[in-house]
Amino acid sequence: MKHTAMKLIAAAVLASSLLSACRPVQAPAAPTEAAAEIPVVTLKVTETGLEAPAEIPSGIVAVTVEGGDPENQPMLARLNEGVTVEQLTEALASPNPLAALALVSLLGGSNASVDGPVIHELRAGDYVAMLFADDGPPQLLPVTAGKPSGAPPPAADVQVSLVDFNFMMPDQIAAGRHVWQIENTGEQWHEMAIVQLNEGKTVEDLVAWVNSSGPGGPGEPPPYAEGAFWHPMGAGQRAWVTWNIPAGEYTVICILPDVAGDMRPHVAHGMVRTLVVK
Ligand SMILES: [Cu+2]
Repeated sequence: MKHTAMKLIAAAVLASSLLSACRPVQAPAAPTEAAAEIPVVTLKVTETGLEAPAEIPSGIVAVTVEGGDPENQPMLARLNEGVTVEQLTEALASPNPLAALALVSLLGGSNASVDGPVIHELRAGDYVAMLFADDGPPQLLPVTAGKPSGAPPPAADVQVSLVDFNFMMPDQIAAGRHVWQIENTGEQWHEMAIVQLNEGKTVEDLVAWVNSSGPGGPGEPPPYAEGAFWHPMGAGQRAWVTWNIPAGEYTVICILPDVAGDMRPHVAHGMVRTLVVK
């Protein structure tokens, strides 16, 4: 299949956005003072396509998105050492679905209804801004992270470590607005969907729905309501997001394929747990 690699990444991104589109988190509040000191990098989608600054600071940086389809937002990824945008473009068009993923480290990110900007810790070096299309190749723009911003990391009150294959995080948090620190201390990519399973539905129902009907596909509506969603994030990345998740009992799950192993979704290796918000 010609665009398998692109489809794999696009599917992951689409799954993210559709999982997150199901129910927005509560309305955004004003950004915190700490966030205001942090430089903001804006990825813009206009009628002519994606626009991104060629030079950005490294270190603690906020990344925001303006315009475009809320269900298909542009994203920033780090190019692995020595990899060029041209190589990534070729890999995305190659028949090997893992070729493109092996060249980049995804930074994670949140849905458009996030409460405040998403903040990343960017190592200096080469990045790429990407906007995927339903048909045709994605638009890729080179971005270089240079001098450190000097901004301090945000103070987080919920800490999550994504590991192979689990979520190291609290079992329970208070309802309301929290700054979450999310880092991938594992060796492969992870995501974090925080969902409320519908009455009588199980994690197996969720996985079956993703595999059959799937996000965006025809057929059954999802067997869950969305609480929050963290997009696929590569090993070694760290970021902060402000979420205001309503009280309830949630299932936290990662359904990305085990690309270094058997290609089964991470949930099949145990990457699922319960979170109580009260
Ligand atoms: Cu995972």
